[in-house]
Amino acid sequence: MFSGRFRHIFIASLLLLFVLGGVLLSQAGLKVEAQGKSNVIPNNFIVVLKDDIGSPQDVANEMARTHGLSVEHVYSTALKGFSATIPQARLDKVKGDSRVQFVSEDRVVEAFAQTTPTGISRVNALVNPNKGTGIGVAVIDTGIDLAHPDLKNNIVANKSCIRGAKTGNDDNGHGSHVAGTIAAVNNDIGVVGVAPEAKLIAVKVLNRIGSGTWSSVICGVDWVTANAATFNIKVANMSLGGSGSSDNNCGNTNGDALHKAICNSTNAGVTYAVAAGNSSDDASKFVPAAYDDTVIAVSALADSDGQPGGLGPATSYGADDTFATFSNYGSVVDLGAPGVSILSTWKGGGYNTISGTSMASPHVAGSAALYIKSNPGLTWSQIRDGLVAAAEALNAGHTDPSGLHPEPVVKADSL
Ligand SMILES: [Ca+2]
Ligand SMILES: [Ca+2]
Ligand SMILES: [Ca+2]
Repeated sequence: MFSGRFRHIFIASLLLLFVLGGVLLSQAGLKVEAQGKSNVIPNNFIVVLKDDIGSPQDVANEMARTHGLSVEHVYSTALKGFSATIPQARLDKVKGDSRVQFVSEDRVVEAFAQTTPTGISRVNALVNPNKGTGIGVAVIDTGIDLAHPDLKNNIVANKSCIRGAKTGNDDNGHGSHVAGTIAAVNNDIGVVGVAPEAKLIAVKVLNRIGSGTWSSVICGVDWVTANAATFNIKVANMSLGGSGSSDNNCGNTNGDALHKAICNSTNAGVTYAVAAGNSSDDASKFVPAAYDDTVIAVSALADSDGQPGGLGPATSYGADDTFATFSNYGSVVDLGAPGVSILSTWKGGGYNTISGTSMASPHVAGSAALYIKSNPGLTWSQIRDGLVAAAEALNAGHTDPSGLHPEPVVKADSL
């Protein structure tokens, strides 16, 4: 079926919904609360002394005796002063002291909390004590931001199949987003993945605009297969695709090299999770999703609240806990997973919220890592069947008004 020309492939995502309000992310690791009165700590103050005060410690001691203050910290370099609990009745006297420049209210500052993306909540990953520790997951995509503070500790190898790109570093963002859903680190920043202790392998097969060729994708599949033992690669995610079809014979009947490469990689012990595609069409017209004999194909669920039951607000792509209107469908689809307004990591140490079956597939890839961790030695089809058996059945937390999506929605809590 390959006619000799390169087939261009697309990233199966909708780069539509960029992160705007709601979640504020910063590299500093600290978030100073807004200046609302609710963040003020009652009776706690920072007393700033005039710059010519010689010994803030002496002043603090003297004022503590005089006014009944309880001094905590004394400052002498960045500013002259001290923090203290000050009785309300004494506050005006402290403020009026000739040595005092001004008095600040003390306020709450907190470590910038890691946000749990709704998709991670929806698949119930965090309650599972299994974190996929040490299972290698290859992200065959635009690369991964190798220096991302929420990813780098999990990245164990990288490879570029793109001319002009020396490493598997991500110059697009898409692959970093996929990687974060699989295995963003469970720390105090950013987001967390389905399998936060799995290991990531960055395989760059798409260029900076998210475009590639089958030949570059096969380069990635080939490298993953050759290095599977070295990096314990048990899972690969391919949130990409193009038009095509399957002979369900590993491409040997219709001469499909990509299909053959993936079958051989699967036989070498790598389980492939792939995006079904975003064309509101039958996924059997798109590869690799159509390869029913060798991949797990994933459709996109619209979930707005991280919970089952359809109680969240409607999304741009359908009601809460229904399948996204853009999602491909059909008999080759094996599982659904969250794929609308998914928050994850991005290039340049950033974060982004985007939609697509590209975002759904890594929820399944991460879940496969968990399942393989607790059930080593299974074949890819046993892994698929195990994920399907543990998944949420139709009408058991989601509905399908379209009638196109009988597939269950992945659940990670019991894997
Ligand atoms: Ca994190
Ligand atoms: Ca929901
Ligand atoms: Ca399938």
